[in-house]
Amino acid sequence: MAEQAETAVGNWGRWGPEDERGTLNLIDAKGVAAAAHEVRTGQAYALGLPIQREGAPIFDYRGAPQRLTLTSQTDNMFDDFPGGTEVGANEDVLVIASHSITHMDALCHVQHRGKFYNGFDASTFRTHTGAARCGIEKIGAFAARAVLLDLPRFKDVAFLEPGYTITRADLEGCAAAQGVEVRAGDALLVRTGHLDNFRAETSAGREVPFAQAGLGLDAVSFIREHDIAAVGSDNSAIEVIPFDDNVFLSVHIALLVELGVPLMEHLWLSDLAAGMAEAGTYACLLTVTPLPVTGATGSPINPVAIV
Ligand code: UVW
Repeated sequence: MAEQAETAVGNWGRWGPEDERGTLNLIDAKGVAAAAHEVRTGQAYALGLPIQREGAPIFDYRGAPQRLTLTSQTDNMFDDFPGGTEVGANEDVLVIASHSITHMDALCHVQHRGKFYNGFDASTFRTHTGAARCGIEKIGAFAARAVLLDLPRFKDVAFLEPGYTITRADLEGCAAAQGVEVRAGDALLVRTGHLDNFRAETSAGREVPFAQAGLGLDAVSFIREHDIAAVGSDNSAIEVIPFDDNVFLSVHIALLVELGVPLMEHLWLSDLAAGMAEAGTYACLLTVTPLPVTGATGSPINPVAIV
């Protein structure tokens, strides 16, 4: 049995004491079928960034992803097989931090005061075995109606200023200006323009500021009241950096731990935003499949949005 908190916290207990999927429970088959009706042009947008060393937005301690060659045709290691001298086989080994590049945070990624989402004890995460509770494999694959809120376009800027705190009023104003309804069970995609600025600054050889625009605690009420199933953004941590309220990962605590909302970070949203503006819609069908790594705190993802 999950250890429950003595006092009600966010969505703890809402889907039962053993639940490890949080707000993804808000997505049902009927909702996915309805989401398919949002597709207008049939254009698919992959939201994952290239997995490569160069130009990757990473925190230093995670290191850049590495593609290492395991075998190449020059090794001649298959020569003994029938016809092997005429065939070459190339294979890679991938080395990547689970929270590197475009990725999803599992509900065990962050604990607060010794508890994960739904009151599971933080001690259920062990060094070698990883997460016994709320690991990324519990997420599974999902599809949902997704709404993109393109804040730079709404505010008529190329990107939000580093450190800008996105408020509930920003999200409401942007949704109203775009004429899109946000519904229960939706995935919410918030574009800040951070990655566009990151690309421009790094390709010009300039330092990218540590500060990033992102959601503040005030925006969490929008996500809670709309019963959003998952949140994604084009920045590193969904939330504003420096952290709101001057508390480390304050929005992660509110969304991952208290509400059980899985997060998707470093999504490439700019092509999707342009395509949606052209198609005249800000709702689409989104599919997401984290790698089912047992006990992992997160996984690289390459979500597909179909407009
Ligand atoms: C942190 O912000 C620590 O992790 P992530 O970017 O994976 O949410």
